[in-house]
This record gives sequence, structure tokens and C-alpha cells, in this order.
Amino acid sequence: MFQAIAQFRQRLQQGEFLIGAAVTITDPRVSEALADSVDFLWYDMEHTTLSPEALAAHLIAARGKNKAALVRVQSSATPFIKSVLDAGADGIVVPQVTSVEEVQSIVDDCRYPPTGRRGFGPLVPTNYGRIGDLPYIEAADANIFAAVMIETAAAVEAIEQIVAIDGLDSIVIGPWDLSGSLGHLGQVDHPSVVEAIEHVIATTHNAGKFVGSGMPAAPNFAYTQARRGVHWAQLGVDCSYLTQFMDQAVTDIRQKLAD
Ligand code: 3PY
Ligand code: MG
Repeated sequence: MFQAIAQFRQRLQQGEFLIGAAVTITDPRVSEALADSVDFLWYDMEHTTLSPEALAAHLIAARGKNKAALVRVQSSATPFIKSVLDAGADGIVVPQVTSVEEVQSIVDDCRYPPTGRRGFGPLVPTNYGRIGDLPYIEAADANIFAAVMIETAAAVEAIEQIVAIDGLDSIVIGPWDLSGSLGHLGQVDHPSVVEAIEHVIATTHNAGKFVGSGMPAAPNFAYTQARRGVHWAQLGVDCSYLTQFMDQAVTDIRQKLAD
């Protein structure tokens, strides 16, 4: 129980830069196939139509590979967080947060009373009831990874208070939405976007919390973010791994035949 996320956390603490794949395709073989390539799997419920059933199958595959499984939920609403944790996710990533109160509510949804207010019904993560309530509660509260995305101007404004929240494990920078919120959608290298990213990273480091980053399948951008102090990165999504390789392969073959 929770070995994969404990290992994920420990490797971050040791200063390793961890790289994960985002899964959007429903077939659980996508998780199984990608798991050995990466340090963690990230399931995207925000920008996809991934169903709860598809997610449940992916989480079983991730467990089979002992790979940390984080789910980017649709929003900070309690039902999205509760159902995903009870399906066996190791942690959640909540997009588009805008205030300290919202982040506090997310953290409360990840921890059982008296610390938080997570509702009790962990059938899957207790190995279908075989793990006792008390050992599970203790392990869950110690291990569930709670992360929020900093990708709005409002969240950047409130970053100092957000990262001071007890029980929040990490922030995750969303460079694209952040660039939009700052009035420069898509210009992630715009000076005011870079300034905001660097400010968020420095403030989060000072608070002793982890910094993640979302991004497309762009290794150079991952490198840039790592150099800025990001600890872990969601590097693109499964569909891009298919299209980027195939577009390149077909172009290369046609080019060689034309030479
Ligand atoms: C963003 O850049 O907005 C993201 O959410 C990346 O995951
Ligand atoms: Mg985003």
C-alpha cells in the first residue's frame, strides 16, 4: 500500500528530477506500456472525457507496475477528489485554483478527520476491505499526494499563503494557462510569464514544498523548467507520443527516398 508514492516522494526529496507521462487514452494497456519508461503516471480528467471506469482500469494497471499514479481532476469540487482517491489514486492535482481558501478545502478533502474532512469509503485502496480501517487511515494521511496547479494570476498573487498550507505537498505550474491568465496565451517565454514562474518556484522552495510543471511533449522545455528549480514534470500526453514519433518517421523516410 502506497509504496509507489512513498518512493516518488523519497526520490524527490533526494533531488532527482522526475518525469511522468500523461494518459488520456482509455485502454489500460497505455498505462502498462508507458509505466516502465517513466517515474510516474498522470491521468488527465480535466481536458479529456476519460470515464471513471477507464480511470479505475488504469489505476489497476499502474498498481500492477508499482508506479505512482496522480490524477488531475476536473476541479476542486469534493466529489471529484473523493471518488478518485477511493478508486486508488496515489494523489491528485487540482487545476485552476484561485485562492487560499480553495487550496485549504482541497487539502482537507485529502485527509481524514480530525485533520481534514475526507469522507470514509476506501474499498479499493483497502484491498477491498482486507486492510483494517486504522492502518489504512494512517497510511493514507501520510502518503496521499496533494498538489494544486498554479496557472492563474490570482494564484500567483496568493502563492505565499498557498504554499504555507499544512498538508499541501506540491504546487504544479501550468505554463500555458498561466500565460493566458497573464494576457499572453501561448507565450510561455514572455518576460512577465517567466517572472511569474520564477517567483512561484522561489516562493515554493522557501516553503520547503515540491514544484511540478505541466507541459507538452517538449524535452527542451522540461530541461528549462528543471534548471529553474522544478522537481517533477508531466511531459506531454499519450496521443503526442504517437503522433510525434510517426510524423517524424514518415517525414524522415520520405525525405531519404527523395534524396
Ligand atoms: C498548462 O500549461 O496550463 C497545463 O495545465 C499543463 O499541464
Ligand atoms: Mg492548465
